[in-house]
Amino acid sequence: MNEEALMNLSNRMQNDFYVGVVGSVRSGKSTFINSFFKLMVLPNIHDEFLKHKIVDELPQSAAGKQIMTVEPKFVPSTSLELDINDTKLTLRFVDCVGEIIPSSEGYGNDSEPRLVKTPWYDEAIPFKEAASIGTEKVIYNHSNLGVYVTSDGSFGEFKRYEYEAVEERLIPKMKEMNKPFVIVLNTKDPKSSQAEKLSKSLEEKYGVSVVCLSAVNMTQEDCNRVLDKALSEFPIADLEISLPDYIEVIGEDISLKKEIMDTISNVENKYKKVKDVQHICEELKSSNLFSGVKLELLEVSTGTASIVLDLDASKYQEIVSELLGNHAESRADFIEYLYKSRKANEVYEQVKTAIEEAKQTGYGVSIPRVEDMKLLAPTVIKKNGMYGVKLAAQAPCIHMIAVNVESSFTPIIGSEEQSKMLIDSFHMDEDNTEEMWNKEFFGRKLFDIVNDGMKSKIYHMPDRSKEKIKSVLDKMMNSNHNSLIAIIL
Ligand SMILES: Nc1nc2c(ncn2[C@@H]2O[C@H](COP(=O)(O)OP(=O)(O)O)[C@@H](O)[C@H]2O)c(=O)[nH]1
Ligand SMILES: [Mg+2]
Repeated sequence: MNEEALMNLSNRMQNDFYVGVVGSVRSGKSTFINSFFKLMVLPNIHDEFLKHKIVDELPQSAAGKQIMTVEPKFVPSTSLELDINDTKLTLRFVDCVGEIIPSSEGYGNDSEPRLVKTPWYDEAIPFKEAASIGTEKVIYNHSNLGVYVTSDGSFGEFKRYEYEAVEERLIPKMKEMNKPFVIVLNTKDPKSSQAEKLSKSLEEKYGVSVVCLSAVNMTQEDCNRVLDKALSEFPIADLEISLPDYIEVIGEDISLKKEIMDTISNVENKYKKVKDVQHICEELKSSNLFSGVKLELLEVSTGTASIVLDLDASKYQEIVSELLGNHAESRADFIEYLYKSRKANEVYEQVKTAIEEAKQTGYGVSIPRVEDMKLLAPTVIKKNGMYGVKLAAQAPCIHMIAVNVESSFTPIIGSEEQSKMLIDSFHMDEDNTEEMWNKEFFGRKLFDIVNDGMKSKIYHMPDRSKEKIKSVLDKMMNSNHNSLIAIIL
């Protein structure tokens, strides 16, 4: 017996195989559960007593328009512990009427509604109410997977439009609940072109997988199709999209990287289910950004997928050109640029952490590198009548302090009204400061004016003060006390 689909799905449901079977009356829910148990569940029960007990608890299918019961029914009444291929799983189905078809009989009239017992309330509640709260309770609280059974009207007393009306009310509700579910279109003849056509149109209408079958003559293959489709309705648990390593190392300030990341996040936001993984690949392909889109792994039992993207040589060139700008016009240009970049990077590596800390906290200190350390000449020391050797080292350690420098500019332009008009002409838009900085006053850009003001403040800091600050820091770093009072004049 092929249990792969059952095991995969059970794994995805953390081995709690709780299925809520909902739909309208007489769509074939009870028949579906009966067939499923006979084909997939009973063969895995080896205790004859238990088998008989479960057979007794299977729901009865009923014909005609007369409704006997609407109360949700747990099948079996207590969850079943199964051991299939050394995997233990707990299984339970709930059979539940979602909504009553108006032309059905036997549920009483509004003035005298028939009362039924439900698992959710101590007291009996009206038939209609039991039916409509059932779907929500069953799907939300009592199952990890929903099966919505509907019919094309090819058997029984009800017409297709009657099932359709119930679908239109219940399926959107189930979608809102955000639990995976699959639609089973129950028909007398699943091979007929009408049934196939209807199944396709339902799939398009609701965006949910549809399996067309005959619940009375269900086969193991039908069961596996339902299980496979149900699995594909689960959310993608982990999607790994990998890019060439040279894309991983650059930031989104490089335009191609931004375009790639936007495309990826777009598809990730658009497609959420396991069945969509193929669509994700197709959409990535159609973006024309990638020379290769390969689905390397799709593990349905865990919802894990991995897609590997590749770019052609022209995209690599595009990135190199953007990084180099006009520094590659001659060999000398290019080598000089690389050389300077290497030198700059050496310095940057030394002070990188200090800069980051200064940006975050206002103060950062670089850790000296081995090559910056100077070993001082060893000296002989005497302590408590004993002699020893003192080995010491020194290293410049760069302190970065973020000091806010303010620079202001006060164009005197005339009347109060003119001043207000000038203010109104500034668009204080944080995302578009470029326009403001480029505004000209007396023939100079605002940026240049403000920048000059800042530079002049920075250059005017007296050397004596700089030396004093340095000497205070020297003392503070090398003393054993980490607090110091300094008065710098
Ligand atoms: N011919 C045919 N009849 C079916 C099929 N599925 C269900 N039925 C019949 O439709 C009626 C209602 O089925 P039932 O499972 O009780 O529907 P429920 O009210 O949704 O539980 C019963 O008489 C079933 O025998 C099917 O695939 N083919
Ligand atoms: Mg039934």
